[in-house]
Amino acid sequence: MTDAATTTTKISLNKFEKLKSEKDGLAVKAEIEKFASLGWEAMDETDRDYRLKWVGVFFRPVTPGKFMMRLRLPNGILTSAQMRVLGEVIQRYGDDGSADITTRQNMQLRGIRIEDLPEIFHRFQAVGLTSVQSGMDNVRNITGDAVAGLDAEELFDTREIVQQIQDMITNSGQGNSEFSNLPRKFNIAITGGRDNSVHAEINDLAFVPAFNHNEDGEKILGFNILVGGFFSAKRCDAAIPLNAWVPPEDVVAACRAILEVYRDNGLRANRQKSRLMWLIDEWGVDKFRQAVAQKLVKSLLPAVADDEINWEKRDHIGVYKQKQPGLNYVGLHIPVGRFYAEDMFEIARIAEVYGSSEIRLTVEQNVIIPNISDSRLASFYTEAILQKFGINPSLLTRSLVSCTGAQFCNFAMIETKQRAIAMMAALESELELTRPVRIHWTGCPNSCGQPQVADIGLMGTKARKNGKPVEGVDIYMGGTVGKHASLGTCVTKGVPCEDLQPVLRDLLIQHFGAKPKVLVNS
Ligand code: SRM
Ligand code: SF4
Repeated sequence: MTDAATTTTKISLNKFEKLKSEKDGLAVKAEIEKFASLGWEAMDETDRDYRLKWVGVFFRPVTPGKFMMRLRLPNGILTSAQMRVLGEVIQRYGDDGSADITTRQNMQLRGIRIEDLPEIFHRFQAVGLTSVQSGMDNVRNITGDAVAGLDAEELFDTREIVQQIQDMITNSGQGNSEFSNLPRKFNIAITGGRDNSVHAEINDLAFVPAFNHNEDGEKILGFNILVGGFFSAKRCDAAIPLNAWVPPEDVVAACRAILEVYRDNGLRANRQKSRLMWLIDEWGVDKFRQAVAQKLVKSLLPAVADDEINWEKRDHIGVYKQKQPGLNYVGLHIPVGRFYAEDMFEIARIAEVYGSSEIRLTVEQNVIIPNISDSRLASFYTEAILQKFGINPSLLTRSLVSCTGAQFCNFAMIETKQRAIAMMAALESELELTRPVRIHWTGCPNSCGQPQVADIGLMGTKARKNGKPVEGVDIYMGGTVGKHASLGTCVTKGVPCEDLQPVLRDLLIQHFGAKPKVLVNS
């Protein structure tokens, strides 16, 4: 048990601290066979509903007995063989089986039966996949640039460092009890490109590229550190500067130091006040920085005044030249990130036939196939899967992001994904747009769909119409991304979903240059 877990016994324990102090979440790793033979109904409820999340298995009260599995895909990269295994896992569940690309460049699988877990974990292990520590009070999937190593203009290729951070935190995917009892969830992002592709500002810990000078006056690239960004139902905050700069070789150590300080000092009494920013509030950023610096062997350098984030954010949908001559990466639009087994097999196949078997995911819930040679592009364009997952989607659909919503999530106050797709189609049928508008849907104030980063964010809520409760949304606007990223705020509360289309229509006309389509009678 960690020091932190021991100290929690001295303060009044909330339900989650109590269950963690009774048994570390990672302990369930050794009990998977037992759970599989017991079945979900006979299992200990705390193991089933909470501790299984330490191995990435989520009980879904909306679909009891059909679990969700959340992977870890560092930097959002997987191989075609891994994608095929994920497809095969959900294929056996027929209509219950589906998968989603998440807003953290990751994948979640649906329909999972507890009796299949031993075999699923065995298959994951065989292809180097892990789902460990992907839920509850652990570090979530670590995001990096979706085009790392492909982008001619990138400053730093984030792939290896993201993998190293994940390996440090998870003991190379086997599970690491050093970091399995944080006060709360923890998000890490690292960007080496110029467009802040990872939404650095909404992570508990983010590294953004910045040049410093060494003793000889030579320019060296490293990272300014941002801390404390988060969304919760109670409070949302953009990350603030730690006033620290680290060279690439010290990033992993800096992550470890920050996690240790948070683990051992983060607030654990009130779960609504446990994210890193609450500790920084209580201590002040200087004291927090000092505590981090004390953990490091090298001294922590002050931040550099200007970071290198100076581009607008790209969505990577379409065909783009890579830095490797003659090669291209192609971004496919996956509507609201939803996949089925057959889609996954097709994505795996085209990655093998045209690319290098590599598949990448974006935080906008889309797919990138890298390493397609110029000579193979014409043939690639003829693939039938491009009819479903386009490379030139219409302008509203293109930037659509949605959280899971009521179909599978018991926190949800509204259905999101299918409603979002239908709403974009309806708006596109009545409006001419000249630019993409980033519309994000999220089913409740937990903000998994990041409505605060969107041009228009829609957050599920209970509304009233004619005196009756109905599904509704709070509308957020003003979120900006890329260079001057800033969080949007709520501009209208409680719009009934059934009345939303004309409201969005007006917003698109007033703020985003949309024009009503001129309907010609035939
Ligand atoms: Fe989230 C809880 C889904 C990204 C803030 N999130 C949940 C749960 C686990 C709740 C539950 O048990 O049902 C959702 C699972 C539903 C399901 O069946 O899919 C859930 N969150 C998601 C995903 C799948 C949304 C999506 O459709 O993409 C994303 C998974 C990311 C991943 O791969 O790990 C997801 N969640 C986020 C983000 C966005 C981000 O990380 O950029 C946020 C806001 C940023 C943040 O965390 O600061 C987010 N999720 C939350 C919160 C509020 C946290 C808080 O401090 O209060 C909860 C509730 C909680 O933790 O108590 C939550
Ligand atoms: Fe569920 Fe709410 Fe997160 Fe959507 S925002 S996935 S409804 S917890």
